[in-house]
Amino acid sequence: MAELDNLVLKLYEVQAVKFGTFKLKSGITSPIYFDLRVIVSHPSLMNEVSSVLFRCAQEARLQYGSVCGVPYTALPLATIVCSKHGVPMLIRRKESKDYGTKKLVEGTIHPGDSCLIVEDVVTSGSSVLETAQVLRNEGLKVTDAVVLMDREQGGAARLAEEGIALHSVITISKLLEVLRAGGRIDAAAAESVHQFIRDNNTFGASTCGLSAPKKPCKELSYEARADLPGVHPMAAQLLRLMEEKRSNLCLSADVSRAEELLQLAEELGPLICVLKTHVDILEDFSVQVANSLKDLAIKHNFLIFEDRKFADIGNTVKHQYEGGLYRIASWAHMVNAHAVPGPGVVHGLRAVGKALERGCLLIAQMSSRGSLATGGYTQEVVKMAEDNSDFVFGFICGSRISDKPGFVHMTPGVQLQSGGDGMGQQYSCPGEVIGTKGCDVIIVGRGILAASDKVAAAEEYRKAGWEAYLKRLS
Ligand code: 5BU
Repeated sequence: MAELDNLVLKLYEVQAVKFGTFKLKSGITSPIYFDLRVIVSHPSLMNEVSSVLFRCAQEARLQYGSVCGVPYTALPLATIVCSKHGVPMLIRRKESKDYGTKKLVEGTIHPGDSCLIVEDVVTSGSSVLETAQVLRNEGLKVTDAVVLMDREQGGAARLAEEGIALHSVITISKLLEVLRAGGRIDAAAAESVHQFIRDNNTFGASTCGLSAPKKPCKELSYEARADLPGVHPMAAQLLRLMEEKRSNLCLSADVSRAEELLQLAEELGPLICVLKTHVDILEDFSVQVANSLKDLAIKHNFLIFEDRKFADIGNTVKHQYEGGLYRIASWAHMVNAHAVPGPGVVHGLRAVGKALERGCLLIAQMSSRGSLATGGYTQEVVKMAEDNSDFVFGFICGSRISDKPGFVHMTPGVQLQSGGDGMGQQYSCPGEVIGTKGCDVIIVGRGILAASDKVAAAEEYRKAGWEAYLKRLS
Protein backbone atom coordinates (compact mmCIF):
# COMPACT_ATOMS: atom_id res chain seq x y z
CA MET A 1 0.00 0.00 0.00
CA ALA A 2 2.79 2.41 0.95
CA GLU A 3 4.32 1.74 -2.44
CA LEU A 4 1.16 2.87 -4.19
CA ASP A 5 0.94 5.97 -1.99
CA ASN A 6 4.50 6.77 -2.97
CA LEU A 7 3.66 6.36 -6.62
CA VAL A 8 0.72 8.75 -6.30
CA LEU A 9 2.96 11.39 -4.70
CA LYS A 10 5.54 10.98 -7.44
CA LEU A 11 2.88 11.38 -10.13
CA TYR A 12 1.82 14.59 -8.43
CA GLU A 13 5.43 15.80 -8.26
CA VAL A 14 6.00 15.38 -12.00
CA GLN A 15 2.64 17.07 -12.68
CA ALA A 16 1.05 14.01 -14.19
CA VAL A 17 -1.92 15.09 -12.08
CA LYS A 18 -2.77 18.75 -11.61
CA PHE A 19 -5.43 20.69 -9.71
CA GLY A 20 -6.94 23.97 -10.86
CA THR A 21 -9.38 24.91 -13.63
CA PHE A 22 -8.96 23.00 -16.85
CA LYS A 23 -11.06 23.11 -19.99
CA LEU A 24 -11.44 19.55 -21.29
CA LYS A 25 -11.76 18.48 -24.93
CA SER A 26 -15.50 18.11 -24.37
CA GLY A 27 -15.75 21.78 -23.34
CA ILE A 28 -16.40 20.88 -19.69
CA THR A 29 -14.36 22.64 -17.00
CA SER A 30 -12.62 20.19 -14.68
CA PRO A 31 -10.89 20.83 -11.32
CA ILE A 32 -8.42 18.00 -12.00
CA TYR A 33 -6.28 17.14 -14.99
CA PHE A 34 -4.25 14.04 -15.76
CA ASP A 35 -1.39 14.12 -18.21
CA LEU A 36 0.40 10.82 -17.96
CA ARG A 37 2.39 11.64 -21.09
CA VAL A 38 4.93 13.52 -18.97
CA ILE A 39 6.17 10.33 -17.35
CA VAL A 40 8.13 9.38 -20.49
CA SER A 41 10.68 11.92 -19.24
CA HIS A 42 11.06 10.00 -15.96
CA PRO A 43 12.45 6.53 -16.71
CA SER A 44 12.25 5.17 -13.19
CA LEU A 45 8.63 6.28 -12.94
CA MET A 46 7.92 4.61 -16.28
CA ASN A 47 9.34 1.36 -14.91
CA GLU A 48 7.37 1.69 -11.71
CA VAL A 49 4.07 2.34 -13.49
CA SER A 50 4.69 -0.60 -15.84
CA SER A 51 5.43 -2.85 -12.86
CA VAL A 52 2.23 -1.96 -11.01
CA LEU A 53 0.22 -2.52 -14.20
CA PHE A 54 1.77 -5.96 -14.68
CA ARG A 55 1.21 -6.81 -11.02
CA CYS A 56 -2.41 -5.71 -11.30
CA ALA A 57 -2.90 -8.23 -14.14
CA GLN A 58 -1.10 -10.92 -12.12
CA GLU A 59 -3.21 -10.35 -9.03
CA ALA A 60 -6.36 -10.65 -11.13
CA ARG A 61 -4.92 -13.94 -12.49
CA LEU A 62 -5.43 -12.81 -16.06
CA GLN A 63 -4.46 -15.14 -18.88
CA TYR A 64 -3.37 -13.53 -22.13
CA GLY A 65 -1.23 -14.28 -25.14
CA SER A 66 -0.36 -10.69 -26.00
CA VAL A 67 -0.54 -7.15 -24.68
CA CYS A 68 -1.67 -4.03 -26.51
CA GLY A 69 -1.31 -0.49 -25.19
CA VAL A 70 -3.96 2.08 -26.08
CA PRO A 71 -2.17 4.63 -28.29
CA TYR A 72 -0.27 6.72 -27.49
CA THR A 73 0.48 7.18 -23.79
CA ALA A 74 0.10 3.52 -22.85
CA LEU A 75 2.23 2.35 -25.76
CA PRO A 76 5.60 2.71 -24.02
CA LEU A 77 4.09 1.24 -20.84
CA ALA A 78 2.98 -1.86 -22.75
CA THR A 79 6.44 -2.03 -24.34
CA ILE A 80 8.13 -2.17 -20.95
CA VAL A 81 5.67 -4.76 -19.62
CA CYS A 82 6.21 -6.97 -22.67
CA SER A 83 9.96 -6.54 -22.76
CA LYS A 84 10.42 -7.23 -19.02
CA HIS A 85 8.13 -10.21 -18.85
CA GLY A 86 8.64 -11.75 -22.27
CA VAL A 87 5.07 -11.22 -23.48
CA PRO A 88 4.39 -10.70 -27.22
CA MET A 89 3.16 -7.20 -27.95
CA LEU A 90 0.71 -5.88 -30.51
CA ILE A 91 0.62 -2.26 -31.65
CA ARG A 92 -2.64 -0.68 -32.64
CA ARG A 93 -2.29 2.02 -35.25
CA LYS A 94 -4.50 5.03 -34.70
CA GLU A 95 -4.63 5.77 -38.41
CA SER A 96 -4.05 3.05 -40.95
CA LYS A 97 -1.28 3.75 -43.42
CA ASP A 98 -2.39 5.37 -46.66
CA TYR A 99 -0.42 2.86 -48.66
CA GLY A 100 0.83 -0.69 -48.38
CA THR A 101 -0.89 -3.18 -46.16
CA LYS A 102 -3.36 -0.83 -44.43
CA LYS A 103 -2.88 -2.81 -41.24
CA LEU A 104 -4.57 -1.48 -38.14
CA VAL A 105 -2.68 -3.82 -35.84
CA GLU A 106 1.06 -4.50 -36.09
CA GLY A 107 2.59 -7.72 -34.79
CA THR A 108 1.72 -11.38 -35.21
CA ILE A 109 -1.96 -11.97 -34.65
CA HIS A 110 -3.16 -15.39 -33.55
CA PRO A 111 -6.94 -15.27 -33.98
CA GLY A 112 -8.69 -16.71 -30.93
CA ASP A 113 -5.87 -15.64 -28.56
CA SER A 114 -6.59 -13.28 -25.68
CA CYS A 115 -5.07 -9.84 -25.79
CA LEU A 116 -4.76 -7.74 -22.64
CA ILE A 117 -5.27 -4.01 -23.05
CA VAL A 118 -3.10 -1.55 -21.13
CA GLU A 119 -4.21 2.04 -20.58
CA ASP A 120 -3.06 5.00 -18.50
CA VAL A 121 -6.33 6.75 -17.57
CA VAL A 122 -9.93 5.62 -18.11
CA THR A 123 -12.80 8.11 -18.04
CA SER A 124 -15.70 6.90 -20.20
CA GLY A 125 -13.86 3.82 -21.43
CA SER A 126 -14.19 4.90 -25.05
CA SER A 127 -10.47 4.73 -25.90
CA VAL A 128 -10.20 1.23 -24.46
CA LEU A 129 -13.32 0.23 -26.38
CA GLU A 130 -11.99 1.60 -29.64
CA THR A 131 -8.81 -0.42 -29.26
CA ALA A 132 -10.78 -3.51 -28.17
CA GLN A 133 -12.97 -3.22 -31.26
CA VAL A 134 -9.96 -3.10 -33.57
CA LEU A 135 -8.41 -6.13 -31.87
CA ARG A 136 -11.70 -8.02 -31.91
CA ASN A 137 -12.09 -7.28 -35.61
CA GLU A 138 -8.79 -9.12 -36.06
CA GLY A 139 -10.24 -12.18 -34.32
CA LEU A 140 -8.60 -11.62 -30.93
CA LYS A 141 -10.43 -12.08 -27.65
CA VAL A 142 -10.49 -8.99 -25.44
CA THR A 143 -11.92 -9.57 -21.99
CA ASP A 144 -9.71 -7.50 -19.69
CA ALA A 145 -7.98 -4.14 -19.48
CA VAL A 146 -5.54 -2.90 -16.87
CA VAL A 147 -5.40 0.80 -16.19
CA LEU A 148 -3.28 2.93 -13.94
CA MET A 149 -6.03 5.42 -13.06
CA ASP A 150 -9.80 4.90 -13.07
CA ARG A 151 -11.52 8.29 -12.93
CA GLU A 152 -14.66 6.50 -11.70
CA GLN A 153 -16.85 8.32 -14.21
CA GLY A 154 -18.61 5.27 -15.59
CA GLY A 155 -15.83 3.74 -17.71
CA ALA A 156 -15.79 0.45 -15.77
CA ALA A 157 -19.54 0.02 -16.26
CA ARG A 158 -19.42 0.91 -19.93
CA LEU A 159 -16.61 -1.59 -20.51
CA ALA A 160 -18.39 -4.28 -18.49
CA GLU A 161 -21.36 -3.86 -20.83
CA GLU A 162 -19.03 -4.68 -23.71
CA GLY A 163 -17.60 -7.72 -21.96
CA ILE A 164 -14.39 -6.10 -20.75
CA ALA A 165 -13.41 -6.19 -17.07
CA LEU A 166 -11.48 -3.11 -16.00
CA HIS A 167 -8.70 -3.68 -13.45
CA SER A 168 -7.42 -0.42 -12.04
CA VAL A 169 -4.28 0.17 -10.02
CA ILE A 170 -5.56 3.43 -8.52
CA THR A 171 -8.98 5.02 -8.37
CA ILE A 172 -9.48 8.75 -8.25
CA SER A 173 -10.92 8.44 -4.72
CA LYS A 174 -7.74 6.72 -3.60
CA LEU A 175 -5.60 9.35 -5.30
CA LEU A 176 -7.43 12.17 -3.55
CA GLU A 177 -7.13 10.40 -0.21
CA VAL A 178 -3.36 9.99 -0.56
CA LEU A 179 -2.76 13.55 -1.75
CA ARG A 180 -4.92 14.90 1.05
CA ALA A 181 -3.15 12.78 3.69
CA GLY A 182 0.20 13.86 2.26
CA GLY A 183 -0.78 17.53 2.52
CA ARG A 184 -0.55 18.12 -1.23
CA ILE A 185 -4.17 19.26 -1.59
CA ASP A 186 -6.69 20.68 0.85
CA ALA A 187 -10.18 19.42 1.72
CA ALA A 188 -11.85 21.94 -0.59
CA ALA A 189 -9.84 20.78 -3.63
CA ALA A 190 -10.63 17.14 -2.85
CA GLU A 191 -14.32 17.88 -2.44
CA SER A 192 -14.53 19.85 -5.69
CA VAL A 193 -13.06 16.87 -7.55
CA HIS A 194 -15.51 14.50 -5.82
CA GLN A 195 -18.33 16.80 -6.83
CA PHE A 196 -17.08 16.99 -10.40
CA ILE A 197 -16.92 13.19 -10.64
CA ARG A 198 -20.43 12.89 -9.24
CA ASP A 199 -21.74 15.44 -11.76
CA ASN A 200 -19.92 14.06 -14.77
CA ASN A 201 -20.54 10.39 -14.79
CA THR A 202 -20.44 9.35 -18.41
CA PHE A 203 -22.63 6.33 -17.97
CA GLY A 204 -25.71 6.84 -15.87
CA ALA A 205 -24.91 8.59 -12.61
CA SER A 206 -27.58 6.86 -10.59
CA THR A 207 -25.96 3.48 -10.22
CA CYS A 208 -22.34 4.51 -10.73
CA GLY A 209 -21.23 5.86 -7.40
CA LEU A 210 -17.78 6.92 -6.40
CA SER A 211 -16.47 3.41 -6.11
CA ALA A 212 -16.00 1.43 -9.29
CA PRO A 213 -19.34 -0.26 -9.97
CA LYS A 214 -19.38 -4.02 -10.21
CA LYS A 215 -22.71 -4.05 -12.05
CA PRO A 216 -23.13 -2.46 -15.45
CA CYS A 217 -24.93 0.87 -15.26
CA LYS A 218 -28.13 1.68 -17.06
CA GLU A 219 -27.69 2.53 -20.68
CA LEU A 220 -28.95 5.89 -21.95
CA SER A 221 -32.48 6.03 -23.32
CA TYR A 222 -33.19 7.38 -26.81
CA GLU A 223 -34.69 10.46 -25.19
CA ALA A 224 -31.70 11.08 -22.93
CA ARG A 225 -29.41 10.77 -25.93
CA ALA A 226 -31.51 13.28 -27.86
CA ASP A 227 -30.95 15.80 -25.08
CA LEU A 228 -27.16 15.46 -24.98
CA PRO A 229 -25.26 18.59 -26.00
CA GLY A 230 -23.85 18.56 -29.52
CA VAL A 231 -26.14 15.84 -30.86
CA HIS A 232 -26.96 16.35 -34.55
CA PRO A 233 -30.48 17.84 -34.90
CA MET A 234 -31.56 14.98 -37.18
CA ALA A 235 -30.42 12.39 -34.62
CA ALA A 236 -32.14 14.35 -31.84
CA GLN A 237 -35.39 14.56 -33.80
CA LEU A 238 -35.30 10.86 -34.66
CA LEU A 239 -34.41 9.71 -31.13
CA ARG A 240 -37.16 11.88 -29.69
CA LEU A 241 -39.85 10.68 -32.03
CA MET A 242 -38.80 7.07 -31.43
CA GLU A 243 -39.39 7.54 -27.73
CA GLU A 244 -42.67 9.37 -28.37
CA LYS A 245 -44.04 6.73 -30.73
CA ARG A 246 -42.44 3.83 -28.88
CA SER A 247 -41.06 2.65 -32.17
CA ASN A 248 -37.59 1.84 -33.42
CA LEU A 249 -38.97 0.37 -36.62
CA CYS A 250 -38.01 1.65 -40.05
CA LEU A 251 -40.16 0.34 -42.87
CA SER A 252 -38.26 -0.40 -46.05
CA ALA A 253 -41.07 0.42 -48.49
CA ASP A 254 -39.61 -1.36 -51.50
CA VAL A 255 -42.61 -1.20 -53.84
CA SER A 256 -42.84 -0.28 -57.49
CA ARG A 257 -45.98 1.86 -57.60
CA ALA A 258 -46.52 5.24 -55.98
CA GLU A 259 -50.02 4.37 -54.89
CA GLU A 260 -48.73 1.39 -52.97
CA LEU A 261 -46.01 3.49 -51.36
CA LEU A 262 -48.46 6.15 -50.20
CA GLN A 263 -50.87 3.53 -48.91
CA LEU A 264 -48.10 1.94 -46.86
CA ALA A 265 -47.13 5.36 -45.50
CA GLU A 266 -50.74 6.07 -44.55
CA GLU A 267 -51.47 2.72 -42.92
CA LEU A 268 -48.11 1.94 -41.30
CA GLY A 269 -47.05 5.55 -40.63
CA PRO A 270 -48.29 5.53 -37.01
CA LEU A 271 -46.16 2.46 -36.23
CA ILE A 272 -42.81 3.52 -37.64
CA CYS A 273 -40.10 6.06 -36.90
CA VAL A 274 -38.64 6.10 -40.41
CA LEU A 275 -39.92 5.19 -43.86
CA LYS A 276 -37.14 4.12 -46.20
CA THR A 277 -37.50 4.44 -49.95
CA HIS A 278 -35.67 3.30 -53.06
CA VAL A 279 -37.13 5.97 -55.25
CA ASP A 280 -35.58 4.52 -58.40
CA ILE A 281 -37.69 1.36 -57.99
CA LEU A 282 -40.87 3.39 -58.51
CA GLU A 283 -42.34 3.22 -62.01
CA ASP A 284 -44.39 6.37 -61.56
CA PHE A 285 -42.40 8.78 -59.41
CA SER A 286 -43.35 12.44 -59.61
CA VAL A 287 -42.85 15.53 -57.50
CA GLN A 288 -46.50 15.18 -56.52
CA VAL A 289 -45.77 11.71 -55.05
CA ALA A 290 -42.85 13.14 -53.07
CA ASN A 291 -45.06 15.94 -51.78
CA SER A 292 -47.78 13.51 -50.71
CA LEU A 293 -45.18 11.41 -48.92
CA LYS A 294 -43.89 14.52 -47.15
CA ASP A 295 -47.43 15.34 -46.01
CA LEU A 296 -47.89 11.82 -44.64
CA ALA A 297 -44.55 12.09 -42.82
CA ILE A 298 -45.87 15.18 -41.05
CA LYS A 299 -49.27 13.62 -40.40
CA HIS A 300 -47.86 10.44 -38.84
CA ASN A 301 -44.61 11.91 -37.46
CA PHE A 302 -42.01 9.79 -39.24
CA LEU A 303 -38.86 10.68 -41.16
CA ILE A 304 -38.14 9.82 -44.78
CA PHE A 305 -34.90 8.05 -45.64
CA GLU A 306 -33.92 7.63 -49.28
CA ASP A 307 -31.62 4.61 -49.41
CA ARG A 308 -29.70 6.06 -52.36
CA LYS A 309 -26.23 4.84 -51.28
CA PHE A 310 -24.30 7.70 -52.86
CA ALA A 311 -20.84 6.55 -53.88
CA ASP A 312 -19.19 9.02 -56.24
CA ILE A 313 -16.93 12.05 -56.06
CA GLY A 314 -18.26 15.03 -54.15
CA ASN A 315 -19.23 17.09 -57.19
CA THR A 316 -21.24 14.27 -58.76
CA VAL A 317 -23.15 13.28 -55.61
CA LYS A 318 -23.98 16.93 -55.04
CA HIS A 319 -25.84 16.97 -58.37
CA GLN A 320 -27.36 13.51 -57.86
CA TYR A 321 -28.69 14.60 -54.47
CA GLU A 322 -30.03 17.96 -55.48
CA GLY A 323 -31.20 17.58 -59.06
CA GLY A 324 -32.25 15.10 -61.70
CA LEU A 325 -35.64 13.52 -61.86
CA TYR A 326 -35.89 12.76 -58.17
CA ARG A 327 -34.70 15.95 -56.42
CA ILE A 328 -33.96 13.78 -53.37
CA ALA A 329 -32.75 16.58 -51.12
CA SER A 330 -36.10 18.34 -51.40
CA TRP A 331 -38.07 15.54 -49.74
CA ALA A 332 -35.81 13.00 -47.99
CA HIS A 333 -34.86 13.92 -44.43
CA MET A 334 -31.90 11.58 -44.60
CA VAL A 335 -29.83 9.74 -47.17
CA ASN A 336 -26.94 7.33 -46.93
CA ALA A 337 -23.55 7.13 -48.56
CA HIS A 338 -20.73 4.68 -49.05
CA ALA A 339 -17.39 5.80 -47.67
CA VAL A 340 -15.49 4.26 -50.58
CA PRO A 341 -14.86 7.61 -52.33
CA GLY A 342 -13.40 9.16 -49.17
CA PRO A 343 -14.73 12.20 -47.28
CA GLY A 344 -15.46 14.08 -50.55
CA VAL A 345 -18.74 12.18 -50.84
CA VAL A 346 -19.89 13.68 -47.53
CA HIS A 347 -18.65 17.12 -48.48
CA GLY A 348 -20.64 16.99 -51.73
CA LEU A 349 -23.83 15.93 -49.96
CA ARG A 350 -23.30 18.42 -47.18
CA ALA A 351 -23.01 21.25 -49.72
CA VAL A 352 -26.67 20.65 -50.56
CA GLY A 353 -28.15 19.07 -47.44
CA LYS A 354 -26.76 21.15 -44.59
CA ALA A 355 -28.78 24.28 -45.40
CA LEU A 356 -31.92 22.13 -45.72
CA GLU A 357 -31.25 20.63 -42.25
CA ARG A 358 -30.81 17.14 -43.69
CA GLY A 359 -28.59 14.40 -42.32
CA CYS A 360 -26.54 11.54 -43.68
CA LEU A 361 -25.85 7.98 -42.57
CA LEU A 362 -22.60 6.32 -43.57
CA ILE A 363 -22.68 2.68 -44.64
CA ALA A 364 -20.20 1.10 -42.27
CA GLN A 365 -21.32 -2.52 -42.67
CA MET A 366 -23.76 -4.30 -44.97
CA SER A 367 -26.17 -7.12 -44.28
CA SER A 368 -25.28 -9.08 -47.41
CA ARG A 369 -23.06 -12.15 -47.28
CA GLY A 370 -19.44 -11.56 -48.29
CA SER A 371 -19.69 -7.80 -47.84
CA LEU A 372 -16.29 -6.14 -47.94
CA ALA A 373 -17.34 -3.46 -45.46
CA THR A 374 -15.68 -5.04 -42.43
CA GLY A 375 -12.73 -4.61 -40.06
CA GLY A 376 -10.45 -1.71 -40.85
CA TYR A 377 -12.89 -0.34 -43.41
CA THR A 378 -15.64 -0.10 -40.80
CA GLN A 379 -13.22 1.62 -38.42
CA GLU A 380 -12.34 4.18 -41.05
CA VAL A 381 -16.03 4.85 -41.66
CA VAL A 382 -16.53 5.57 -37.96
CA LYS A 383 -13.65 8.01 -38.11
CA MET A 384 -15.10 9.67 -41.20
CA ALA A 385 -18.41 10.07 -39.38
CA GLU A 386 -16.69 11.61 -36.36
CA ASP A 387 -14.80 14.02 -38.60
CA ASN A 388 -18.03 15.09 -40.30
CA SER A 389 -20.48 14.95 -37.43
CA ASP A 390 -22.10 18.25 -38.46
CA PHE A 391 -23.78 16.33 -41.29
CA VAL A 392 -23.31 12.62 -40.55
CA PHE A 393 -25.50 11.50 -37.67
CA GLY A 394 -25.22 7.74 -37.79
CA PHE A 395 -24.50 4.51 -39.56
CA ILE A 396 -25.97 1.66 -41.49
CA CYS A 397 -24.39 -1.26 -39.68
CA GLY A 398 -24.99 -4.64 -38.10
CA SER A 399 -23.75 -3.85 -34.62
CA ARG A 400 -22.90 -0.85 -32.46
CA ILE A 401 -19.67 0.46 -33.89
CA SER A 402 -19.39 3.80 -32.11
CA ASP A 403 -19.93 4.47 -28.42
CA LYS A 404 -20.71 8.12 -29.11
CA PRO A 405 -24.36 8.30 -27.99
CA GLY A 406 -25.22 10.93 -30.59
CA PHE A 407 -24.72 8.51 -33.48
CA VAL A 408 -27.77 6.48 -34.52
CA HIS A 409 -27.14 2.88 -35.59
CA MET A 410 -29.63 1.62 -38.19
CA THR A 411 -29.68 -2.03 -39.20
CA PRO A 412 -31.12 -3.67 -42.31
CA GLY A 413 -31.42 -7.42 -42.80
CA VAL A 414 -34.05 -7.93 -40.10
CA GLN A 415 -36.80 -10.54 -39.94
CA LEU A 416 -38.46 -12.30 -37.03
CA GLN A 417 -36.66 -15.48 -38.01
CA SER A 418 -32.99 -15.39 -38.87
CA GLY A 419 -32.01 -16.75 -42.29
CA GLY A 420 -31.54 -15.33 -45.78
CA ASP A 421 -33.22 -14.71 -49.12
CA GLY A 422 -31.11 -16.87 -51.42
CA MET A 423 -29.54 -13.76 -53.00
CA GLY A 424 -27.06 -12.88 -50.30
CA GLN A 425 -29.34 -11.08 -47.88
CA GLN A 426 -28.84 -12.27 -44.29
CA TYR A 427 -31.44 -11.78 -41.57
CA SER A 428 -31.12 -11.33 -37.83
CA CYS A 429 -34.07 -10.99 -35.49
CA PRO A 430 -35.04 -7.70 -33.72
CA GLY A 431 -34.00 -8.98 -30.28
CA GLU A 432 -30.52 -9.74 -31.50
CA VAL A 433 -30.09 -6.48 -33.43
CA ILE A 434 -31.35 -4.17 -30.67
CA GLY A 435 -30.56 -6.25 -27.60
CA THR A 436 -27.35 -8.13 -28.33
CA LYS A 437 -25.78 -5.99 -31.04
CA GLY A 438 -26.77 -2.68 -29.45
CA CYS A 439 -28.19 -1.03 -32.59
CA ASP A 440 -30.99 1.56 -32.46
CA VAL A 441 -33.29 1.08 -35.44
CA ILE A 442 -34.41 -2.09 -37.23
CA ILE A 443 -35.00 -1.74 -40.97
CA VAL A 444 -37.58 -4.21 -42.19
CA GLY A 445 -38.76 -4.73 -45.76
CA ARG A 446 -40.10 -8.08 -46.88
CA GLY A 447 -40.74 -9.23 -43.32
CA ILE A 448 -43.64 -6.78 -43.44
CA LEU A 449 -44.31 -6.34 -47.15
CA ALA A 450 -44.78 -10.05 -47.79
CA ALA A 451 -47.32 -10.44 -44.98
CA SER A 452 -51.00 -10.67 -45.83
CA ASP A 453 -51.80 -8.24 -43.01
CA LYS A 454 -49.06 -5.63 -43.24
CA VAL A 455 -50.34 -3.53 -40.34
CA ALA A 456 -50.35 -6.54 -38.02
CA ALA A 457 -46.87 -7.56 -39.21
CA ALA A 458 -45.52 -4.03 -38.70
CA GLU A 459 -47.01 -3.97 -35.20
CA GLU A 460 -45.33 -7.28 -34.45
CA TYR A 461 -41.94 -5.88 -35.53
CA ARG A 462 -42.52 -2.61 -33.67
CA LYS A 463 -43.31 -4.51 -30.50
CA ALA A 464 -40.34 -6.86 -30.85
CA GLY A 465 -37.94 -3.96 -31.50
CA TRP A 466 -39.34 -1.87 -28.69
CA GLU A 467 -39.33 -4.66 -26.14
CA ALA A 468 -35.73 -5.49 -26.99
CA TYR A 469 -34.86 -1.82 -26.40
CA LEU A 470 -36.66 -1.74 -23.03
CA LYS A 471 -34.88 -4.92 -22.01
CA ARG A 472 -31.56 -3.41 -23.01
CA LEU A 473 -32.29 -0.35 -20.89
CA SER A 474 -33.07 -2.42 -17.85
P1 5BU B 1 -35.57 -6.71 -46.77
O1 5BU B 1 -36.73 -6.96 -47.61
O2 5BU B 1 -35.92 -6.54 -45.27
O3 5BU B 1 -34.45 -7.67 -47.01
O4 5BU B 1 -35.06 -5.26 -47.28
C1 5BU B 1 -33.93 -4.66 -46.77
C2 5BU B 1 -33.78 -3.27 -47.33
O5 5BU B 1 -32.63 -2.66 -46.78
C3 5BU B 1 -33.62 -3.21 -48.82
O6 5BU B 1 -34.23 -2.02 -49.28
C4 5BU B 1 -32.13 -3.10 -49.04
O7 5BU B 1 -31.80 -2.38 -50.20
C5 5BU B 1 -31.69 -2.35 -47.82
N1 5BU B 1 -30.34 -2.69 -47.36
C6 5BU B 1 -29.99 -3.96 -46.97
O8 5BU B 1 -30.79 -4.89 -47.00
N2 5BU B 1 -28.71 -4.20 -46.54
C7 5BU B 1 -27.78 -3.25 -46.49
O9 5BU B 1 -26.65 -3.51 -46.06
C8 5BU B 1 -28.16 -1.94 -46.88
C9 5BU B 1 -29.44 -1.69 -47.30
BR1 5BU B 1 -26.90 -0.59 -46.80
